[in-house]
Amino acid sequence: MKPQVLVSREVFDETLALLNAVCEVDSNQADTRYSTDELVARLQGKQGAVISTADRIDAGVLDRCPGLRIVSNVGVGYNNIDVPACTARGVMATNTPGVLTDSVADYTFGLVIATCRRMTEGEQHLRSGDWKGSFLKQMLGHDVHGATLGIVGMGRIGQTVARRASGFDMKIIYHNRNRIDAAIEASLKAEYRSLEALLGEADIVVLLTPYSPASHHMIGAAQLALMRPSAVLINVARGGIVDDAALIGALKARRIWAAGLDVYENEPAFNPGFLDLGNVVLSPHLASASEPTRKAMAHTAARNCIAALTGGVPPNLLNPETATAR
Ligand code: 8YV
Repeated sequence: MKPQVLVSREVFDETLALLNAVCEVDSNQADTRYSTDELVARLQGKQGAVISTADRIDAGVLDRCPGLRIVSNVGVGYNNIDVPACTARGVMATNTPGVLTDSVADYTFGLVIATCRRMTEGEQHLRSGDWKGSFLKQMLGHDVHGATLGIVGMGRIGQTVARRASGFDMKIIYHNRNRIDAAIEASLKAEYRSLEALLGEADIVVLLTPYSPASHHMIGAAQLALMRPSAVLINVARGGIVDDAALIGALKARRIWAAGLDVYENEPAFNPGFLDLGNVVLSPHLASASEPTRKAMAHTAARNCIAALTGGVPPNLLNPETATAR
């Protein structure tokens, strides 16, 4: 009998074809968001779950789905999965690193430029019908080229953003839990700073660190107060890393100049205070959303799931203990 797999959200036909070749697939092609109870109900009798980063898999869910052997996230960030709880129950957990790095780095730069050069504000002005022609002091922004870029989280995506930044002649400073290899630092021309020093020095602060209890509200009122009044904050990492209420306060009071955001606390019910502000560029969690990248993410998740259910070791296994325990 083929292994049974739930795909919790809509995926591409090619992704389904990959899975259907080996598994019996129940896919939520209607793309409705399951509540926890609905997710648990659909997971009954399933050995595999291909899930979205919006689905929470914790000890409670795992205990109600005793047949589950693999939880395969369509996404690189996996703060929606309690990995130790999976490990304790012998359930494999996987994510999709690598395939989205370049697209997220591209998008990060898009947000940097849009925010510094007030692109969405300009578009709104034009669409409103208020544009009276071009004049010298109209909607003045900040230059991206030559600015000091502070990257918080120097993993794959952070390093790729740093490579993009060198094309803009930017000075690159970074903060990371662990200082990166000296040779990589040198090749990126990136200088290490404490978080506090980075916040005080950077013209543009880009957050690319994973979310965990340790990074919860890593940027709150105290950290925003360290930033320059002319500085820009960009978050493409995860909601919860920034205290959104504190950020709204800082933007309103012009304690920092502007922000560009792709992620929010409590997505998709983000803080409506952002909507009253002109100095913030908002996008709905789109950083990885190019067609080739989203396909690569879905296919990678499918392959991780198939490997686990056919006796292999998934390429992106987050808890290798579960493979050795088999
Ligand atoms: C999404 C992301 O998961 O990979 C991640 O961690 O946050 C995104 O790429 C995306 O929302 C997929 O649905």
